[in-house]
Amino acid sequence: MPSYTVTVATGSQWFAGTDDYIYLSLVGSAGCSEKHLLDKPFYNDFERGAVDSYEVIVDEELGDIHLIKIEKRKYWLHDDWYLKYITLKTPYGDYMEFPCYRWISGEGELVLRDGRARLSRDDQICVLKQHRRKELETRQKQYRWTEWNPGFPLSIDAKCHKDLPRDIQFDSEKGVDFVLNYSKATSHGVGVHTKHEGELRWKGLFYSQLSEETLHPSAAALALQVASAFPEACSNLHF
Ligand SMILES: [Ca+2]
Repeated sequence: MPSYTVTVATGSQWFAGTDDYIYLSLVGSAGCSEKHLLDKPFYNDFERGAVDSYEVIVDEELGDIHLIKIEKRKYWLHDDWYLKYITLKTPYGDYMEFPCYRWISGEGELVLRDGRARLSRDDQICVLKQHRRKELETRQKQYRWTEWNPGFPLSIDAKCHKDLPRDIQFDSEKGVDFVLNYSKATSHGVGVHTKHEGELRWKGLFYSQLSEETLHPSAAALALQVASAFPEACSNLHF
C-alpha cells in the first residue's frame, strides 16, 4: 500500500504547541485518503518548535496530491495550535511543501495547498478552484470594515482586539516582552533617573497614543496589558 511521509512543523512562539488530536487527510487526483490521526506512541506531539514526522499509509493510489486537510479536535482544554508548514514525501520520492503559518483555534479545520505560486487563472483543477474561492470567502468574512455611513468605511469591524482573527491579534509573546521591558525601564532606569520619572515618560507615551481619534486595536490591547500589570503607574489612564 502507498506510504507517505508527513512532516509537521509547529511554531516556536509561546503557546504555539498543542495536545489536541490532529487528523490529516490527503486529497489527490485519483481519490481522497481516510483521515489519519497523527500520533506517535509515548511521545508528546506538536510541542512548541517541534518538527515531527509520521508515516501515513493509504489504501489505494491517490495520484497527484492537490490538498492536505488538517482537523484539530479537542483533547482536554481549548488549546490553539500554530502550524508553520507540512511537508510531504510521496511514495514516488517527490517532495512537496504546504505552508500554513496560521493559528488553528478550537476545533478547527484547515485545507492547505502546496506552496507553489500560482495565479487564479492558472488553476485548472476543480478542487483547487473551489479551495481558492473558499479561502477568499473566509477572508472576506474575517476582514471587514464597519461603515461610518452607507458606502463609507470606518474601521475594522472589531470592538476589541479579541474580536480580531487570531492571526492578526497582538502576539502574546511580544506583549509579555513589552511588559517586561517596561518593568526594567522603570525599575532600573533606561535614560531616566528614577522609577517615578520612568513611569511619567511611559504615561506620556500612552497619552500620546490615546490622543489619537481612533486607537489601533493592538495599541489598545497593549495599553490594557500594561495597565493591568502596573495599575499604580497607569492609574490616571482611562480606556
Ligand atoms: Ca503536545
